[in-house]
Amino acid sequence: MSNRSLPTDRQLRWQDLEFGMFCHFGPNTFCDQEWGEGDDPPEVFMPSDFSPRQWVETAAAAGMRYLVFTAKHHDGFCLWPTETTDYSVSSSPWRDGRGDVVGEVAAACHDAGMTFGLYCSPWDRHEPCYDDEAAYDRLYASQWAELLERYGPVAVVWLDGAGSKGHRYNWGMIVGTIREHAPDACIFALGEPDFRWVGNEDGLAPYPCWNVVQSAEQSNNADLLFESYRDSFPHYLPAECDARIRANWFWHPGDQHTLKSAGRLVYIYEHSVGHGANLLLNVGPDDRGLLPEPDVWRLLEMRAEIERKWGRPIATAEGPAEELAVELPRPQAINAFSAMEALDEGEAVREWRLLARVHGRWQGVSVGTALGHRHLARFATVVADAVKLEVKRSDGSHALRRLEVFYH
Ligand code: FUL
Repeated sequence: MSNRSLPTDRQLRWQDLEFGMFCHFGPNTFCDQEWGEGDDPPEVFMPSDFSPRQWVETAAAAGMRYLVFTAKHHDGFCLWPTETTDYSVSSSPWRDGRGDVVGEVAAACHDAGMTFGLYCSPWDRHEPCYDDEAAYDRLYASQWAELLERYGPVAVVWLDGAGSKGHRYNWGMIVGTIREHAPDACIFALGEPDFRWVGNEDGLAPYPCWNVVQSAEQSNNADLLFESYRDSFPHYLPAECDARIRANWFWHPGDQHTLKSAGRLVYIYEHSVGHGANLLLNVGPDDRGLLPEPDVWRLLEMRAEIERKWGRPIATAEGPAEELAVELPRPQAINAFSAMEALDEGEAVREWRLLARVHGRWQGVSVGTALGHRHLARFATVVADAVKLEVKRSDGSHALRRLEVFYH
């Protein structure tokens, strides 16, 4: 028996999502800023053509399987009609104070079968009781209770560490509230996380990017963990890469020139999803409340290129199995593969190699350490009629989930 750290069902479900859209939207969108100080008047929030269905359609067309929305950013402005503060959409003239941004984003996701997640910033630059830790904990937990009760199912709870250094939160209470209202939600980074921050905002995971980590250093601020949780390492804690399609999280009128190229976005995908992490790519809705057309086109270009490279395998082998092999219908050129480890019993593979049969002889074409949730890699072109993936070293027994072979 190995004493491996095991994933929970909700972690496995979250890992299968692989690729999601992050949407930062709020007063900052209308003020050409990233970090509002919490004093922008609610009147600034006035989208002319708010339509989250367009966001969700775009996300689905781009191959994304989840969407995480900023219900409250650091400025403290709540995009739902909350009872916890009057600094919210209810005080804005938008829809005569009867609008509910979070409600419409949630409905658009639920109707389209898009997994839905929420970001609600712990750091709050508006809330007068923020420095009274016990009072703020109660208010913050109530905000999560409202969000999770009204807009569920919520599969991701995104807890951002920015701005909170030195502030103590009662994570036991806050996480208790979140788990009570959304037991299937995966929590990001703080309190008692289910998945961790990869450590940069460039969308790039290192290789190997192990699922089991020895400490929470890769969480964006280790002080912000629940006391008892700190003793639970090594721990199964997969990584998420968050990245921006433009230079900023929120939409700005003057940053269209920073839109990343499709080539760069595919590179990011291959170095996040392709290293076994999830990718949460931010696209900021503009002051109309729509994703800007150039960003939409760019996502579709990205998707087309990912499909071209990784969407049409020449051959596939399905596990679970200790070793996976494919026979090709005839000798043909191959130069890339996708492999997945079955992680239900934890991460076991420590070293693997890929072999191709060329003129009747097996030859090594690629080697590595982690396979994890997914490993995408290229190798020098060979003309082969069979391929097999072998595990050379593992922690106890292991199982491979899928092998796909490509030429591109
Ligand atoms: C950071 C924040 O400060 C940014 O504004 C953004 O929300 C990003 C996802 O996380 O920590």
